[in-house]
Amino acid sequence: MSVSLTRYLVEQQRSKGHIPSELRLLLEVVARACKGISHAVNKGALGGILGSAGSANIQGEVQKKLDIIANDVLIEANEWGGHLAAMASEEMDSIHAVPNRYPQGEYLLLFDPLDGSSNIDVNVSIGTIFSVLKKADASTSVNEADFLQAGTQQVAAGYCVYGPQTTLVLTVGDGVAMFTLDREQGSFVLTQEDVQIPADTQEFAINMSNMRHWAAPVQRYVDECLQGKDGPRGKDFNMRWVASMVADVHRILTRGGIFLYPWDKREPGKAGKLRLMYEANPMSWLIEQAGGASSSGADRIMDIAPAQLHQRVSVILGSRNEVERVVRYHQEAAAAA
Ligand code: P6P
Repeated sequence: MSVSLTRYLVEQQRSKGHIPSELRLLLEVVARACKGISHAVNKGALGGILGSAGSANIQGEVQKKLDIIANDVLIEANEWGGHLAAMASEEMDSIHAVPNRYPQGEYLLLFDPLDGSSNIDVNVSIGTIFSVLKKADASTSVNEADFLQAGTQQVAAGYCVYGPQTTLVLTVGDGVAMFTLDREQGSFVLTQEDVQIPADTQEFAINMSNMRHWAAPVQRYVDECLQGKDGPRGKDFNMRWVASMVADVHRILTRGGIFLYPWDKREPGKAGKLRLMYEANPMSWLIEQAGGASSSGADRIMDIAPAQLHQRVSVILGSRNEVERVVRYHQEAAAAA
């Protein structure tokens, strides 16, 4: 008997108590929105929705038509339910408060509606990343400051990867579960729970073309991997880089590995490329819930106190022993300096 997402959430609430009905409604609405996004993505060129929208987001990045479609699907799906106070998105400069015509809830939903946009037009896996926080003070009207909470404050986090399968991956703090979309039934079915990442790995993921720009600890770590079994690591490594964080993280949750998008000296004032609130924090919680680790090199990512909604962060996450090695190299470099 297959277990649907709804049954899983109800039974988890019964046994663990971390999914009150408003949060269950939120997660089911997000899952339904991801089904709609998957349908749009799968149409590809047939839907006349590939290519750029002719606009740019706050990051100054060209928006793809599907970026905006995915954003609109998530906004429209979540406005009416009464479970949210507001939403924040990579594609929107400021927060989107639930319109007054709808009841306001206590949850805050943050998302990157379609991460990996550069892969849309070349038919490579992309995904939706989401994070859920609670508004600290229910009596005040919602504003951007309500969103500025550390990753440890998340009450739910997940992504939906649009690849050969459409798979929803979710945590509410009781481990990581994976649900595969059954297109005949139109529902997400539980296909794995208690996901565990091996503490060691022989596979690293980084954009090697940036090597000359990395800080010394990252160059040291990758160089040792490249030296293979004759070098200090005593084993050979494999490399993967999909350039779609959701796809790279999904591989790591499935078979281990380490993912790095570190600070580099091209723009020294920029902490990194990836965004803390709706990319690094949700992915970090999933990785930690699966026994892995996630660091900026200096700090545990989920401990970082956010200052801006769209702030960026250096990301090193995955198999615990490898992440701890990279962190140690950062500490040794700092001590030497
Ligand atoms: P690069 C996608 O644009 C993204 O934000 C992440 O999904 C991905 O890991 C990274 O950027 C890829 O960056 O510089 O390799 O294209």
